[in-house]
Amino acid sequence: MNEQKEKLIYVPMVADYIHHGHINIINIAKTYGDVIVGLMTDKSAASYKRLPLLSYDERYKIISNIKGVKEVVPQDQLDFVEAIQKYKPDIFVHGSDWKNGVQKEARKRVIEAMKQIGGRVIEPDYTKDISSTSISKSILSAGVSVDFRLSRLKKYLENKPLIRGIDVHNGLTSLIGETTSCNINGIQKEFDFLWMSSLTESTAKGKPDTELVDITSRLNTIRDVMDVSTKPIIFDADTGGKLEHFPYLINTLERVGISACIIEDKKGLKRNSLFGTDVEQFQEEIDDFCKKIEIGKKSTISNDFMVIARIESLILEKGLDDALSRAKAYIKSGADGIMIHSRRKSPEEIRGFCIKYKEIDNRPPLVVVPSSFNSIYENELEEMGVNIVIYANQLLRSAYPAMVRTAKSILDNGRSLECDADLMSIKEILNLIPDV
Ligand code: SPV
Ligand code: MG
Repeated sequence: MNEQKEKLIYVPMVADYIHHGHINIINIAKTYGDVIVGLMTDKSAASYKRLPLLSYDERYKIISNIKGVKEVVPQDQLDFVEAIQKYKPDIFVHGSDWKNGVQKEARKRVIEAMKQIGGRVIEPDYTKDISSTSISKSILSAGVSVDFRLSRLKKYLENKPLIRGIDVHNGLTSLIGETTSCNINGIQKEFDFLWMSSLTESTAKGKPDTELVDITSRLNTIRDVMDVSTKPIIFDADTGGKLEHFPYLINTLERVGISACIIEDKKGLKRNSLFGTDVEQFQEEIDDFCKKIEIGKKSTISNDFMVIARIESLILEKGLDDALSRAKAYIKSGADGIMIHSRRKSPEEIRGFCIKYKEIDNRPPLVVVPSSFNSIYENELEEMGVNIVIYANQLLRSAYPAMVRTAKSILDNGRSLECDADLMSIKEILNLIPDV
């Protein structure tokens, strides 16, 4: 046997969509020896970019059947140093694209770790005219199936300690929630899910947030949102309506591919929580709300659809103990998640709840909406045990003042020249939504 062939070659990849760039890398790697692919687990991939479309097991099946791949092992960290120390490869292969940009630091650590074990790094040229990002875009532009979208929220929750979502109330805000991203030290951040807020949807329709906008109307908005997005959706179901109607609502939401609904423990005419005790609003009896959760859960068709129970005790000044006993009761009734809300400016009230919530065994995911207590960072919420963060209304609250300013400027000046500097250009608006 050729001595060279006994070498161990480590090739890390996500391989969500196999393209000739992957094959080029594997073909080059195998000329040096036995190829071990370090396949990023769902968790490790989700820690720095969008959760892969294919699961680890599916990707494993594909990669392990590629000619030239001797073994596939889980790469369960973003950093490769531990894998290098574990497998002690003679050669580490990575496409040259990591020399610049976000993976620069990871590359330095790999070169150092390989030096320490007497190995080396080979960086084949990046295959031109192909990128996973552009493939991802074109796959997703065709849309996603009902089941895929519905089940995706649970998958995110399984693979990320904290997920974030943003309010959407029409096609345009959905596009923003779908496509906005940023890169911070190599981590690609984006919104994991879309929040269909009752506040912003009714406000955008010029209506009060009192369950006046009915489900028939909201289904039209759901369609607009789904037409331009692929991300999972959490639906703000207000009180869930009448007990007898709730199963119908759940089945309607499941049929179109919504992943979860949040129902709040209020009764009578629902008012927005951020009014707090400034308006008259009543909390539902614990037993009655538990019954609603039970009936809702019993009526679900999909195992993946989540019924999340929202506690209004802190909003209505009923105190932490009331909130906690409700959390326990709602969990016992089958709630797939608990949302705790607060309208205090300081995050201490929420922190107090989170500390106690962490003591509950087998607790489901915890949801918060930091609209008032907005000084708190996501990493602090994660440490507190929060799993789902909803930015519930900021898109609409930023758009409205800008629109009022523009309208006023036109009246003040008798023309639109003065406001032009604050506007996107005609060309930009024309190209914002490309023709198909
Ligand atoms: C919504 O977005 O409609 C909510 C959250 O229910 S809040 O407005 O804070 O009550
Ligand atoms: Mg609401």
